[in-house]
Amino acid sequence: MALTTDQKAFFEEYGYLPYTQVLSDEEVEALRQRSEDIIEGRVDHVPSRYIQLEAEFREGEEPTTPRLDTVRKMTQLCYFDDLFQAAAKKPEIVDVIEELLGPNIKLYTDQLMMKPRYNGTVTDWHQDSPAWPFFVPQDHVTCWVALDDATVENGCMTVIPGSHKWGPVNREYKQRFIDDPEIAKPTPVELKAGHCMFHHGLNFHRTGANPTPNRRRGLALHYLHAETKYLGIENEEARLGTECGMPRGQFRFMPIRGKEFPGRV
Ligand SMILES: O=C(O)CCC(=O)C(=O)O
Repeated sequence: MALTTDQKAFFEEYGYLPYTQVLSDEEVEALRQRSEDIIEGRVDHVPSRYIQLEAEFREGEEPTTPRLDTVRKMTQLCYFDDLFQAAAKKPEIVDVIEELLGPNIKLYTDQLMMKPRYNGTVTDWHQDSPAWPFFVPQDHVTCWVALDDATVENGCMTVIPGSHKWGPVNREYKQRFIDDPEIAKPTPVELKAGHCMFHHGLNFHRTGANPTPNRRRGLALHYLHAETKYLGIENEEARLGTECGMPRGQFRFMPIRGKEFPGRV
């Protein structure tokens, strides 16, 4: 068992779980180096549309800021890059996901949140699953792995414990929900590099800005169970499937462990 009874009960009660070290120092360093190689163009295996700049750098003017300090996030790295894929498949992570989601697991997507030094902006309060309404049922679990020490000062994850129990909250009413004194007990989760936390797809979370001189990179790995229906599979086949070199009709999200099911993700 990857989780103790207390850890499992904590996740069920609060919708998140600060966990232990899942990547060695060497693995963390290799992922940091690879992310820099991708951003600085020393390798070109990740399509550029999966690299998103911070808003203030999106205008296309000649940048005076080093490129590494302008990138907000990169997505789908696990589909294109061997090191990031190996991280998503690490038993230290997947054993926990299996306990939380069951034996048949797929990876939907990943986001390497770069939170660049000085320029890293807020990721506002949100729940992950309702942002992806094309999945039914709405069961996701995210593993968020720190690639630098994540602190309150540089924009670590902050969660609202127990918020997952209230179900999906419409965007229009989000702020009222967050401000409700019965609900809102925002709790920062500081993590050392290589350590991770897990959160439920309905848990409200945010990360702050990073005004510090140090980067705060974090890899969010979004898992779902393989029985999930994906109501937008044709779009993904046309997009990610083609980019990954999959013949039409054959694209499925990344198998991580257990069985696959016809007509499901
Ligand atoms: O790392 C961040 O800044 C935000 C991550 C996040 O929102 C997530 O993992 O769902």
